[in-house]
Amino acid sequence: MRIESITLRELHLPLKHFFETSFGRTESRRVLLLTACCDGVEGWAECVASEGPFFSYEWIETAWATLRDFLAPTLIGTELSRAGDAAAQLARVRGHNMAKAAIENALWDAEAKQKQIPLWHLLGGTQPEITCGVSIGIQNSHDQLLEKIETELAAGYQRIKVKVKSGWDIEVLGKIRQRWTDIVLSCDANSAYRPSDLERLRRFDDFNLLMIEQPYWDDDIVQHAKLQRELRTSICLDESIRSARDAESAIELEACRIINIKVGRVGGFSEAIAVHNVCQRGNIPVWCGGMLETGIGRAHNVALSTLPNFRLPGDVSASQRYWTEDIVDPEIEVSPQGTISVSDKSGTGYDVKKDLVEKLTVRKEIIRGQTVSA
Ligand code: OSB
Ligand code: MG
Repeated sequence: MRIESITLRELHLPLKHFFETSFGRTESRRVLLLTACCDGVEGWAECVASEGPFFSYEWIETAWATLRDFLAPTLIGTELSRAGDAAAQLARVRGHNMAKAAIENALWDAEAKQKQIPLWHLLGGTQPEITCGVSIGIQNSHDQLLEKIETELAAGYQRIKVKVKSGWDIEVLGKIRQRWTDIVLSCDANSAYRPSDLERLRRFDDFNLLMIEQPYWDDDIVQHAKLQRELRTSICLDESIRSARDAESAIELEACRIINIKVGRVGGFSEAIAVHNVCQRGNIPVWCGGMLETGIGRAHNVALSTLPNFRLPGDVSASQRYWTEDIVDPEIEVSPQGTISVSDKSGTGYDVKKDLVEKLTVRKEIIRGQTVSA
């Protein structure tokens, strides 16, 4: 496949309901979409960098600049035999995984369309149906949270994950468990705790949680290993796993028993598959994380979730939980059993609503051949 041009677009989309984690609240998304034009076929992807550098150092402006000035110029005009080969070309840029993933994933999308096969087959997926959970942010009140959980359970979701931080944790988990003794429940701290919180974290063992996600620093595996030895509850790492090598370290040190794979966080589908394979060999189940994506990123998460070691429900949920109108057709829908049946159409099986995308676009830049400066 020859990469002819790359288009970056920024869209503004208000969330139906704010999403709050231990690091802050998001009311509206600035979404970066990338289109790669290859031999006349368009591949689409979403860059999951957020509005600010809080989940990771990347945010929409660093991703845009890195894509425009370094990543896109590296690939434009080159010929690749497969999308997965892009990763090696992009490796000269250090970090900026979310920016890299946007470009690589658009190429996978284009390759699937060119070959007229479903993207999930191209990725090596084996599960035609995936299981879904929801991630529920910190709310204005405990009652508001309980109401949200009730709604999502009624919709059929198979696992409830709630965001926690000091002061929105023990009491909240207690109230949830009092009302629902045996739902599959987990929590996500997004690095809200420190080793000095150990006694508080021990109390999480009272709530029969499937896991506690990312209790400590994003850049630390050793401290998580120490914590895992102290807790009955399984630790799941999200922010700390940026590559297959990180996954190997975490498994070797027994820092977690579960890993969340976000394709953007690890730099694209080829590294996501590598993380998946390392975990499969280490008997560590994985699940697919989410980053408040539109249907474009969401469709890629659906495809990734079909790989065999995705053994736990992911944060891959319906478009209508986030958006008044999603930018793909059909929208991502979840069955009353909390599952998504994956399409057998070529590509993702979800078509981009180009007119709507154009209407929502506030910034656009088309990158054609140029040379990369050292
Ligand atoms: O840690 O999983 C996370 C959203 C933004 C940043 C980080 C996280 C999340 C979520 C949302 O939990 C998952 C979703 O897209 O529904
Ligand atoms: Mg997380």
